[in-house]
Amino acid sequence: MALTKNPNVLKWLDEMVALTTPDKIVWIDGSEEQLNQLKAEAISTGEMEALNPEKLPGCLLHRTHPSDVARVENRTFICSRKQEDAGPTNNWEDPKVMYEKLRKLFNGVMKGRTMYVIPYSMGPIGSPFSKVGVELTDSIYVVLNMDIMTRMGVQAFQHLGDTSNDFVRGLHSKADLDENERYIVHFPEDNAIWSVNSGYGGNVLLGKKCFALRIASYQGKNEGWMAEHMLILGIENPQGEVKYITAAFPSACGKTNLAMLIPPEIYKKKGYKVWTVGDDIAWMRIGPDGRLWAINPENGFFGVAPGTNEKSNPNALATTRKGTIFTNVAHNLDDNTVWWEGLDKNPPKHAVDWMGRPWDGTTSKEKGAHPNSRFTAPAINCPCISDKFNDPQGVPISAIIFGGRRAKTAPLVYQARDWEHGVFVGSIMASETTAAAAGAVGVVRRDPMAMLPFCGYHMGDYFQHWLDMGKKLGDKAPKIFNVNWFRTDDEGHFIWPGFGDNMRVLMWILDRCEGKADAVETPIGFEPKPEDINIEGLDISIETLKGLLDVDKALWKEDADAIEEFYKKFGDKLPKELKNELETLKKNLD
Ligand code: OXD
Ligand code: MN
Repeated sequence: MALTKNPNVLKWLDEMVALTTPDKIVWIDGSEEQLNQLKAEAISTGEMEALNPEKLPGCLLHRTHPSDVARVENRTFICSRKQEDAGPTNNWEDPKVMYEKLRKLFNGVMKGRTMYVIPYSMGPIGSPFSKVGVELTDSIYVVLNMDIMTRMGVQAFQHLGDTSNDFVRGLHSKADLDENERYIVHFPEDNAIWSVNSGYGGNVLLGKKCFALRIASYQGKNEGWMAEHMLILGIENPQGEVKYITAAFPSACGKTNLAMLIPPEIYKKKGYKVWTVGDDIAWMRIGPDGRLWAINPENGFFGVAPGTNEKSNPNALATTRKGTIFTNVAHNLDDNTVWWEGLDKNPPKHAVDWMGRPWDGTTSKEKGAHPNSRFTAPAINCPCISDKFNDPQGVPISAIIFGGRRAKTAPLVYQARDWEHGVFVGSIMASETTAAAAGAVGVVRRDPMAMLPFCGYHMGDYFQHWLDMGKKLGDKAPKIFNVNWFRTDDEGHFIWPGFGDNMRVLMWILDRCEGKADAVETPIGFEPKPEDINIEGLDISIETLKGLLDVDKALWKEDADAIEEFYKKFGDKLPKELKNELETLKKNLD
């Protein structure tokens, strides 16, 4: 029975059913009972495997096709009516042409299958930030993941109401997983996402990257808010006051680790605490007080498993110990649990690898888990989840941090001179590519605000939107910083310890926001005095810290040339403010 009377939903559903011709339609109400039935069905068909009920209660294991293990940026499209609205950094096709192509692929694709109708809310139900999506899919795996990652079920339809047309229409089919016909397509002007021939999370959990970043960034530009690829965390001081920061890093730079940071002993002793609001996406609006407020639109974490361990991220590990779906990790047959590279030093002897082949972790040279294997874990499991996680008003943001993986150029931390300069700092972000996206690993690429793969419109317009938001925020705007945890010495070793010790840098950042810390002006912005970063208890000297803060003018001059080249892409749409900032940088370096 239909779960909504909303005629906009029903009419669209009729069209999609006529196109895909499923044998059966199941409305997902989000009830425990229905979810249990679906889990049982997925287990009975072998789509999922139930894991050890004592050690990993309620956890499931799934493997995707070996050719379907990451987001596919070369098959991801933004189909705005005008090509220039998609911009030079997105794949584009005329929507008419693309719909026609996709209609052929979706034609009768669900014959013999069940269509699941998933209503979901991105953001807490009832929050002014929140938005509703409906995903139609032929995959139980998608339903079960969406249950963890979003507020899924009948409440989402209640939030939408009986007449609103403001919902994102998502259509997904695994089809036959043909990688040559795989498409992840966004139609921002139609509020629509069509995804076909993939079963991998980032391509098929349409609430996440597709809606909460690509479609939402476009909505945010039109409606005056921001959808950003950012974690949100709170730092509580011994007096119990909490200050919030957001941070943008390209994929796999340790966003989840930073979001769930464990304070070093020196801060713990004094009573400091860190609270996680989100690890991947922030939706931000100007609040009634004129400040910038953020929510995490998601309800769970879709984290990279390899490298997650008791030391790197105990909170993430704890989060995955119940009600979690593991994808493409190794299956330990001895006790029916999971394993991945970097979990511990005891790989299982009797195991199955991520491709489903028998695997002996004690002798095999091959990896047991895919480097981009994932956990989908409920946020409420997280030991350090913020008490504001479900707050419909979100949290007020004091600082925005950009960062990337740069071996030599960027110092440990610097502060932008003002908002405009901060937008420049975000626009020149760069990092080495990682396993989260298909393609070469280890190549340096520019990734403005970590949004290059996720901006649903022209990036020149996106920069302008940032500048416009800054004008509206005025002196209530968060302060903007850049960090780089990844400086290396001449042997290629990381100099900064990273992980929990990153809090030492965050503390300088918060002190700056409150006017409590000094800074020195450099050609690229404000830097801490080395003695203002607390290194008590660290095996690092003040000299090393000086090195970490060093600005190598020759390298920066090279970088400025590379930025100039990169900026050419945006043509007339590059805001003049950013051109001016680049000129200022060059002058400062001379
Ligand atoms: C992710 C990403 O979060 O690739 O999966 O950014
Ligand atoms: Mn991400």
